[in-house]
Amino acid sequence: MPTPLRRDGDLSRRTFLLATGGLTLTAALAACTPGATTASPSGSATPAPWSPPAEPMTFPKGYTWGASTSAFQIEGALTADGRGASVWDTFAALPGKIADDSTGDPAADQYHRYADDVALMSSLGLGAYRFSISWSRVLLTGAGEVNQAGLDYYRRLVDELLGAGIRPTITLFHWDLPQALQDAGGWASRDTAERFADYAGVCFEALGAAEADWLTLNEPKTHAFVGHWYGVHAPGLRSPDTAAAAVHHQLLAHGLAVQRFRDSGAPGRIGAALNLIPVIATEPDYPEAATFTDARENRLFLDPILKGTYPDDAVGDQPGQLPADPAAFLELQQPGDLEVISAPCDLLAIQYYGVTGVDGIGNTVDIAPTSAATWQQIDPQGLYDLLVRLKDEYPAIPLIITENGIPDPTPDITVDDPDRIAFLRSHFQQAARAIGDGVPLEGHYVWSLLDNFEWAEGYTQRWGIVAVDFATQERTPKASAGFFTDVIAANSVNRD
Ligand code: GCO
Repeated sequence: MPTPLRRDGDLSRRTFLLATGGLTLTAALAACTPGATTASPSGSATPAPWSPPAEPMTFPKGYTWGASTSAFQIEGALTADGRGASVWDTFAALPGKIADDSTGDPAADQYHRYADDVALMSSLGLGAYRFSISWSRVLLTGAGEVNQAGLDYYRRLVDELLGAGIRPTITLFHWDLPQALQDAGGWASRDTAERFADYAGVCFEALGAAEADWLTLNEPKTHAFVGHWYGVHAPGLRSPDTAAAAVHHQLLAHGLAVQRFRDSGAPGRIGAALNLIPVIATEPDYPEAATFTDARENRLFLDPILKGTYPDDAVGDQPGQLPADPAAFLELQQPGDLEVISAPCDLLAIQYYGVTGVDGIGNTVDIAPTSAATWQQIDPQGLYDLLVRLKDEYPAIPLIITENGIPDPTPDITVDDPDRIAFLRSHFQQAARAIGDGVPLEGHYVWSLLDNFEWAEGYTQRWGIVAVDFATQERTPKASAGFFTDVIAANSVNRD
């Protein structure tokens, strides 16, 4: 009989993705070597004979090369121009919640340094920059009167980007809910979805004239599960039922914002950013827990947005499921909600960090080497498998990869980062391979442009291709930034 899915120590950043960390960095690099053994997302381990060709793999003309960040992780300036508090301000101030007891100040101080940062992006050759808008800069309490000074910051940033020929990719919600809305119930409350649509409308009106890509939500799964079930992220709740409500209400918010976008007549494109993960059954004779985990991690988000249905196996008391009350989850859903949630999008943004194994009773199993973020099991071919799965199992939609990266091995400032170069190279190769096999992939953004505030890890994990000295705010491009610049210039990736 199945046993409960979650181990006591499983309070990791990504729901169940606690890795035991038994593999070495050398092994991690080996996993970046094309031809490493991997497994298909359908659940069975298979050898992967593919290896990259000797000649460079070229990307389609107009392929978008970008880098991503988010407001709370890089802006700093938490009280500038009257900014209101967000759940992350509140959470980070609680003792013991952040690894190094840090806060979002100063982060990378991009609020004051955006013009220099855009110049830096230009020097790297970036075609696009993904950032998020801080809701509580624009609407201090999440609703009501617009804080013009806060909104103007994003106008200036967008203008600077457009002036430099860099396409803005604008995320509306990257986990920093205004604290006032949390106090009123947060994502447990349906009303928050309506407030989000209003906020989105304000942003479309102010910035919608720009040729931009818009992303409604960043990783609704991580925010729902890690923030509302595991209590490791803001708002720090530990209730599977609240997590289920946060799933539905975020998805509803997404759909309502897409409708507002259409109504606004903005010329850009819109979609959601989902973190997806191939789930591999490590005991093929007992695949159910892996199937349930796939439902919880992937289909619970993909199906409603792309097909207008919820999978019937994602929520419940079986190992691998979100252990909320299925009847209560159903009750949240009002007639017409799924139609709203599946409002046609222009693109799907994918965030890919790796794969996971799941055993017969729902435990996470390391099947690939991990990075310094122990939840991250590195498997470049998993990206290919994921992209092909999306093409085969979902209605056709343009895809972009809006996050993909690894942290440096230590918390120290690092500029020589061969692991990141190997990681990026191998993932670019798998992306090119997928395009060659008919996947409509249109762009690839690295996570992240800059070292930044890595949520519960504070400043102890550095994910940037550009190093930041948080004491002086000096920026130093890492070796991987040079590698990326070469890839962008050639619009191709070499075998090695
Ligand atoms: C996420 C977020 C980023 C993280 C990144 C590295 O994917 O969780 O979008 O904010 O910093 O993923 O963990």
